[in-house]
Amino acid sequence: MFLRIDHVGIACHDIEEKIAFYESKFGLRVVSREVNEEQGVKEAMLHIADAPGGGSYIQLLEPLGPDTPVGKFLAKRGEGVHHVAFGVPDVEDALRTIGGEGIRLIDERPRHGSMNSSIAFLHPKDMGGVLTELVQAAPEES
Ligand code: CMX
Ligand code: CO
Repeated sequence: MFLRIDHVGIACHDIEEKIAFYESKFGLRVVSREVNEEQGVKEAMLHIADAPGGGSYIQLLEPLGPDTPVGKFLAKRGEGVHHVAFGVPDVEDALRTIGGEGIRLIDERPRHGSMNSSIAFLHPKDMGGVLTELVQAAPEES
């Protein structure tokens, strides 16, 4: 079901500072920046490699406010790994299968993710404490 690790989401207070860090220390390249109002975050995708069904990335996340998922996470746990995202061929199929296994879905239906992907979250309480995201890459990634 999982094609690859699409991205690891990292919560931070200052996205520009973290972008500069990854660029200067590791030579990573930002391929997309976005403000996602629905998710309450400012996001940047740093390309790592091409992988089956899409790329693999580091996703930096800065909250748009304290009362957002990432804002609450930062207040509680501080900066660090926020979620792991797996690439799937079809996110609706994957949700049906995973929901059928009794794992709690945060999103019953896919929503908009970075770079025109379709995404959905699984509840960390049913995933060994790991907030897990499913990603179906856009047909033609830009
Ligand atoms: N990883 C692991 N556990 C997490 C977590 C995370 N990122 N965020 C919250 N939790 C845990 C909390 O520690 C808490 O556990 P306890 O009850 O044991 O203390 C529990 O989940 C509830 O946390 P909360 O702070 O009360 O937050 P909410 O219940 O309001 O929401 C969650 C938690 C996961 C449902 C919510 O953050 C969510 O819907 N996340 C998905 C959307 C998201 O994170 N979007 C931003 C990223 C966008 C992108 O990738 O593009
Ligand atoms: Co993500």
